Amino acid sequence: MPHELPPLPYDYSALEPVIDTQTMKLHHDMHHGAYVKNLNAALEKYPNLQSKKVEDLLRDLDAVPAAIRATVRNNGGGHMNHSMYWKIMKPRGGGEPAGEIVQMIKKTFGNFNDFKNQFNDAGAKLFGSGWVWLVGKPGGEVQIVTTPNQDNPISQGLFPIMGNDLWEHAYYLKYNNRRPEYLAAWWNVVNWEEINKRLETFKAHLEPELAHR
Ligand code: MN3
Repeated sequence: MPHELPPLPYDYSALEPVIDTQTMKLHHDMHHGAYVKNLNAALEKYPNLQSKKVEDLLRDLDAVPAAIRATVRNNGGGHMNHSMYWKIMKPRGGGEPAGEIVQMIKKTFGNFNDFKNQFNDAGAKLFGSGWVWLVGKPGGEVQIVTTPNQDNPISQGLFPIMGNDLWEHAYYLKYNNRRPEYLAAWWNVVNWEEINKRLETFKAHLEPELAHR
């Protein structure tokens, strides 16, 4: 199988009380597990695509055969999105961000609270299922965007620095229909070290490109 479900980097119960154990179990094993299984099934007849990283498939969906394009978009997106999601959370996380991300937030949003409010607001307003993101743009700026379903910003040429899952499966058992409550609580498990690493990756990819302009 070319793609594998990555293990959770902590126990199912580690993000309590922000995210309950049963949600974590179902979300990781069943939902993420199904995205991986469906992605592998779609690639079965296309051995030349099996060695490609999921981000490379999603970066150029037009290069994916039409017969499996929607499946790769949805399930490859689901795989990539959740692989990030588990890592940008951690037990006893949260607090004020540190490191490079602070400068980015200040420059773009003024201060952390305004950033958080705009991110939560965008997440609360997205109709249906999807994700809210802080993305890096080709010019080096950052921006809050939302995507529907399991679309990853990489398909639009944007780099996903951090994102929160707005599907009901991410919060419904504990928060029911109160998505804004989940969005507000989520900041208590955010892993800023990992997000800073992702920001570094964005910048590392960016600088060679900018140097050629
Ligand atoms: Mn999910």
